[in-house]
Amino acid sequence: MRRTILMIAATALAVAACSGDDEPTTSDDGVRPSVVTTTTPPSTAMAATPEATTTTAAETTTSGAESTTTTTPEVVTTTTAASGGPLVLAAEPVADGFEQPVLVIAPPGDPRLFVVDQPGRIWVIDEGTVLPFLDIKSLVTFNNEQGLLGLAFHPDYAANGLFYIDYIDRDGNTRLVEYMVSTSDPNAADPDSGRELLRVDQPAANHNGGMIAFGPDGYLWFGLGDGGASDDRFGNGQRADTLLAAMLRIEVGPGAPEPYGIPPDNPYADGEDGAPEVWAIGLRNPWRWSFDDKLVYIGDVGQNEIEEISAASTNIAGLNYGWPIMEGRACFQSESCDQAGLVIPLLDYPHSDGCSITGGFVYRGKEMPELDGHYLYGDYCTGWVRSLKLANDGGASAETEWMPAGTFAGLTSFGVDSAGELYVTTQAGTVYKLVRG
Ligand SMILES: [Ca+2]
Repeated sequence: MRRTILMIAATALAVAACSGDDEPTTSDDGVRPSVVTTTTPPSTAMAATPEATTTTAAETTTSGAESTTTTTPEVVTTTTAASGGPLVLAAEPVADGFEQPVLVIAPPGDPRLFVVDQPGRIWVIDEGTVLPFLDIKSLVTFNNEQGLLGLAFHPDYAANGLFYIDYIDRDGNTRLVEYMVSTSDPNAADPDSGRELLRVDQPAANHNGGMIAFGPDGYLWFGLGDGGASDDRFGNGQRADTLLAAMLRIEVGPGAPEPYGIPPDNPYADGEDGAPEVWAIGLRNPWRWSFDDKLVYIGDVGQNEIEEISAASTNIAGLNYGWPIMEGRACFQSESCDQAGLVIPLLDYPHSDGCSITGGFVYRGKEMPELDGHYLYGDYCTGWVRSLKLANDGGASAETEWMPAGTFAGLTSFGVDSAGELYVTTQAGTVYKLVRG
């Protein structure tokens, strides 16, 4: 395991036992403060001690039950003093008071931010105001890893108003649904426009994946976990004929067949040796992943020992990310551990150093050119943020720790705006922008 930069030794956190499969912890679901105005440097303001947890992240999250929160999230005003010298990253609170935000995203070229709140709401931040964009709480099961998990805007959203969400429904199964913006209000979705594209049965409550995004190929990619429990109990990891433990790739939007199309170059497009929707297999729980030009970076949550990041060309069909033959770069559930043909992670890390990877994005913003081309990622349990660059040999280079363990409590996701600047969401309900410290 190459770790050239460990500023915080493995000592950092006493994350006791980060098994993704134990009973999740319950956390506070009380009413949150709705307004936060701070002039304190964010690094201090947010220093929080992560709780020891037996939950894994994307094995995330909290409190089951219905939240009692009735407050409206609000924008946070912060003054950050930038320092000279080498780049230091700071987290600037952007808005607060969400229940459990799990993604920040924006349509191409759109200055607004859209925040996915796991209990079943999408908020839009427009010119300093947080507005309700869509509320589907009545359709969603919110509990730990279940909830509203993904949002993707059609690449031509400005013209067609189409966006896609996926969530765990009231029966505990995954649904992928297309919605459209209101014809009269750009800051509201049309709640009656939902058109279901896909439903996938979930044999257990965890490992739901949930990230969706449009690839450089114009298709909608959808990452699903192995169905849950532990040890790939349902045997989906290496199967191509199930939609679980897989990256799916489908054609949606204007002109696509109903309910969606199968790209002709999908590896099992004809349905003979696998499901037509399947693009890649061998994923355990691809909670957060992203594209950078013609590459896809996948943070795949490990079981009890190892977290991993893989990167692959978006042009290669039928890749196998290895689960459960391997966990990270280690042999897992295979006596021979034949790694031929498997995607080997470009980086992995043991649970002495974290417990659940939160995949992020390659930075392509303008505000911190030093970060250009660096892939930022974090760990849900320990709350650090690191980056790497994909080296020519397919491994990781320029590994850097930007924010130490303890920086975030419950780092549920990264986010990105239309200018390429990056964000972090936390389980406590705050959206931060990563800025020059
Ligand atoms: Ca793997």
